[in-house]
Amino acid sequence: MAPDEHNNNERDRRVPDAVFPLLPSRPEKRVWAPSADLLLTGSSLLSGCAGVQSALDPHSEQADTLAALFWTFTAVLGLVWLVTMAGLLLALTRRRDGRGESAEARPAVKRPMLIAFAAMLASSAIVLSGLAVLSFGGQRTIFGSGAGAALTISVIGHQWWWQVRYEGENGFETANEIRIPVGSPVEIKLTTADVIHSFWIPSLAGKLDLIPGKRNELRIEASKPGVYRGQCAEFCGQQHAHMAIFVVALEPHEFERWRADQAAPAKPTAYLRKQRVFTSALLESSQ
Ligand SMILES: [Cu+2]
Repeated sequence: MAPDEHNNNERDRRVPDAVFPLLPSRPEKRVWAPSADLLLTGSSLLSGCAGVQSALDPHSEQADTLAALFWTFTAVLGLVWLVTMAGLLLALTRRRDGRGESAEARPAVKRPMLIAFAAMLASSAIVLSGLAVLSFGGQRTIFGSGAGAALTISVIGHQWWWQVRYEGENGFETANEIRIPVGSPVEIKLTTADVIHSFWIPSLAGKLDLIPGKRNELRIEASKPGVYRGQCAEFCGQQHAHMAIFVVALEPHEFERWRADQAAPAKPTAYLRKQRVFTSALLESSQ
């Protein structure tokens, strides 16, 4: 894929102009030339595994935990499926002629069947208990209190945009974009001004709903600089699909510079400057 084509695809993901230059450019790398069908199938399968919005391309401890849970569940349940299919195949190929005859009528079959049922019950209980323990362990990592947050940000959902308020002294607001320092825990307080929305930055954390009359809290911490796309994950009306948000993780010194700029009083725009010059000239000429 040519670099320009790649950039266009990134633009198609509705990356705002302010964020677009921050996206890393990827050099073209062509090692082999697979057929179009293979390429289409492969790209369809792998398209969700990387990029600015992927739970399988984690860049935080919480997202690492979720990705590890996903792969563990996939591996264990895939193995269960394979064993089940193998057992089914074995049963079908070794079926005896005595159709309709109950196991009780064949004492030689009864005991092995009981053992098989007991083994299936025990293995199901062990597998499900193991997965439940892993899942609860993951939740402790994701929702654990951890160290004190370096930054508190309120995110308010609207149809169909995100209001972002940096709390504390010299607070300020942005929209549809959150900038955070790399390596620092950030507390996100989630509320909504209208209907239910869901805040989801797949590469950084799991999703959490914004519910009318309630405040939910989520902690995110990016492990490396980058742009991470998020999406409202709860249908909230006609423009729901366009309700995206970007988290830009910056090096701490870059973040502090940006934060100071945002917190500073607004600078006069070119229009206001011209207007002031015009007014001064008018006053001088009238004196
Ligand atoms: Cu929505």
